[in-house]
Amino acid sequence: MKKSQQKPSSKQKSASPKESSSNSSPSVGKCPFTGLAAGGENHQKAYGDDDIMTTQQGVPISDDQNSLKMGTRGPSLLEDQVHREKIFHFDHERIPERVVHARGYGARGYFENYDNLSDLTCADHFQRAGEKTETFVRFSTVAGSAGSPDLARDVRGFAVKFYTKKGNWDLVGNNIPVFFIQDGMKFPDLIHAAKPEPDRGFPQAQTAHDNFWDFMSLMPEATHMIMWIMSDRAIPRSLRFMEGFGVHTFRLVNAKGKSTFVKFHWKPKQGMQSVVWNEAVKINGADPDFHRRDMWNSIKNGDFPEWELGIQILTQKVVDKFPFDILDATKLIPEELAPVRPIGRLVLDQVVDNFFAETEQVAFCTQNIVPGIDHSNDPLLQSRNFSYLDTQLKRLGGPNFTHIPVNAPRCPMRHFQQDGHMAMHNPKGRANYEPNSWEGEERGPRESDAGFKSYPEPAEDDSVKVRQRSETFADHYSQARQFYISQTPIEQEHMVSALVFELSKVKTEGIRTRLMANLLNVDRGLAEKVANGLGMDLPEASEPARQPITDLPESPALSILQNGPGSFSGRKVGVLVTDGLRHKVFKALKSAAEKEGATIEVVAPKVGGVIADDGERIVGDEKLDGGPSVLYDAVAILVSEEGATELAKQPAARDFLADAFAHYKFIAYSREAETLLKDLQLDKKMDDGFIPLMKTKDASIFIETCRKLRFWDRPGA
Ligand code: HDD
Repeated sequence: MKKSQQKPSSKQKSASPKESSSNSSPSVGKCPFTGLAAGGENHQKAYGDDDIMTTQQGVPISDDQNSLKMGTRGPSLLEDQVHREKIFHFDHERIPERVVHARGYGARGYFENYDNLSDLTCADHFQRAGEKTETFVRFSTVAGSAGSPDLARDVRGFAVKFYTKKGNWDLVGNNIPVFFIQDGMKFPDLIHAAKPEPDRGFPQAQTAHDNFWDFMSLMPEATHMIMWIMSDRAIPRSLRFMEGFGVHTFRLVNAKGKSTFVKFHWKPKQGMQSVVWNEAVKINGADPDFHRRDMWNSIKNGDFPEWELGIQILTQKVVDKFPFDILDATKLIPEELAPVRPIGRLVLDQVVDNFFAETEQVAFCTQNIVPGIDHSNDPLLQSRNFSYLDTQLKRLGGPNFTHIPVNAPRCPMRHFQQDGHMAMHNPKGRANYEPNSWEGEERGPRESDAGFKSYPEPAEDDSVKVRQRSETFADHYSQARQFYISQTPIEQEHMVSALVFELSKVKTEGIRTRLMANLLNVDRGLAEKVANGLGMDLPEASEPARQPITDLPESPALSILQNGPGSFSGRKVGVLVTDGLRHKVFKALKSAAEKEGATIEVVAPKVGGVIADDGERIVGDEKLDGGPSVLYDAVAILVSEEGATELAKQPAARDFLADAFAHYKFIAYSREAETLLKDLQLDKKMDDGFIPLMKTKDASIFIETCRKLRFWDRPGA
C-alpha cells in the first residue's frame, strides 16, 4: 500500500464542522507577562505557520501516521524523535486530580460592582459603581473522582477568582452555607469517610455507605450539614439554578482601618431549582455530563448564567442577637436576622478555550485576598488557608503555578521570587533581594504603605495555647432543626426519603441507631418518619453537648420551593413527536417557549426527524431513547394517532411519559396522544399538571403554567 493511501485526505479532515468560538474578546484571559491567552491558544500559534503540524521544538512534521521502521514490516527505530516525543508527552498528560472537588466545570465571566462600598471596604473592585472585574468560576462536586456523574447527591463547589487591579481574590465557596466540621483538623477524616472505602474501592461519588454514616453519627457537629445534604440542595437541576455561599465570616476593612464582619452570598438570577432523587439517578445514566453540558450550552446560546453577589453585614446588633458564634462554620446567619444586601452581579459569558488549561489548572486558594478583605478567626478557614497553597504545589508540580495564565493576576506582578520548575517570570535586572541600594531600573520593586495589611485584631486577654473547641460552638442541633422546619412539607418529605435511602445502604445496624439517636435531637417527627421508613425502632436520644434551642423561628429563605423563580426562563421542554403532528401547534409551542426565555428539544423516533401534517420536516434533537424525559423540565406530546399507537409499543416512550408523571412534571398533550396516555392508564390520573395542547393558543397557557416548574400537588407520584 502506498504511503499516501494510509493518510486521511485534507478534505476528510475538514469535514467536521468548526464550532464558532464565543471567546472573541482579545484582552480577556491573558497572562500579563507571557501575553498568552488562558487557553494557551497563542502559544500554539507561536510555532509558526498555522496549518503545519510541528514537533514541540517547532520542527515541521511530514508524517504523523507512521512511526519510523526498518522496512514496512521491520523493527521500529529508536532514533524516531517525532514518535518518541509524541508518546513521551502522552505518557505525561495527567496531573493528580484534586483530592476533593475533582469533578468540576469552569467558565469565564465578569463581576459588575453596583455601588461604591468605601464605607465598608477599601477593596479596589468595590469602589466604583458599574466597574467590571474579570472572573473565572469553577463549579464542582466534592466526593466523586473526575469522571463521576454530575447528579451525585453532594455539595457543589462554587469557587470564584476575581482578577482585581490589586491582585487575585478567590472566594472559594459551596452551594451550602454551612460545613460538616468546625475545625480543619478533621477535614482529612471527613473526606476519607466520604470517599470510596479504602479496602474495596467503592462506592464512587456516594455517601450512602457505612464509613460515611459511621463518621457522621460520631460527629454531632455535622448534623446541621446533614440536613442540607439530605435536602434537594444536594441535587440541583442546573449549576445555574443554585445559590453559592462564602460560608465563613470574613472581614471587610475600609481605608480608615474599620473592620466589618460579613457573609457572602450568590443568588442565581434564574431562581433555585432542584430535581427529585429518582430523576437524579436516571439523569446520571442518561447524561452523566448533565450539568456541564447545560453550562456549556447556555453560554454558547448566549443565555448567560448570572448571580447577584450579596453581603450580610454582621453589625454588633446582629452578633448580639445571634445565639451562636459567628466563627462557627456549622452555623448560618438567617437572612431574617441580617438581610442580604446585593452589591454586584456575576455573569458567565465565555466558555473556556481548553478544559485542561483553565478548568483543570485553575488553582483557588482561600488565602488569596486583597487589601480591604481579611480573614476571620474561623478555625476551618485558617486551616483551609494552609491546605490550598499546599495542594496546588502537588497538583501543578511546582511553586510557579501562578505563571499559568488562568492563575496569573491581570495586574502587574513584581517580586523577587525566582526560579523553580517551569519558571516563566524571573526578576529582571540586577537586584533580586530587598533591601538593596541599586537605583533606577536595577532597583526592582519595593513595599508600599498602600499594600495589604492584616487587620490588627487584638488577642483575647487570657489566651493561652490550647487544643480546645470554644464552648460557643457546642450547640449542634438547633439550626439543624431550624432548617428542617423551614422547609415546605414536600421538601421535608424529600429529606425523609433521602435519609431513609442513605441509611438503608448502611449495613451496620449500630451506625443507623447512633445516627437516629442524634436525629431525635433535631426533630422527633423527622426521626419517627425515618425510623418508620427503615423499619426500625427508635433508640433513646443522644446526650447533646449543649441543650438545643427549640424555638428558633422558621427561616423561609432556606427553602428552595418558597423561593421559586416564578418564570420558566432558562428551562427546557422535551417535545415527543411523531410523523403527522400538527405543525402549527408545534410552532406555537416553540415561540411561546422562546418568548419566555426557555428552549424546546425535539425527541423523535429517529434523529433525522419527522414529517409534520403540512409535509414539512421537523429535525430531531434527540432520538427517543437518547432523550428521556428526565433531561427536561416539562414535556409535550405532539403526535398523530398512528404515531401514538406506535409509541405505546416502545418502552422508551412509555418511560418518557411515566417518568415525567412520576417526577411531577407538567405534561402538555395533543388529543391524538390519548392512546398513549390510556395505554399507561394516565387518562385516569389526569390532574391539573396535564395541559391540553390542541390549538395554538394552548401553547402559551402551557408555558405559563410551567412557571411553577413542577406540579407538586400530584399525589403519590
Ligand atoms: Fe476545600 C478544594 C470549598 C473546606 C481543602 N474546596 C475546594 C474547592 C472548593 C472548596 C469549591 C474546589 C476549588 C476548585 O474548583 O478548584 N472547602 C470548600 C469549602 C469549605 C472547604 C466551602 C468549607 C467551608 N477544604 C476545606 C477544608 C480543607 C479544604 C477544611 C482542608 C483543611 N479544598 C481543600 C483542598 C482543595 C479543596 C485539598 C482540593 C483541590 C484544591 O483545594 O485546589 O486544598
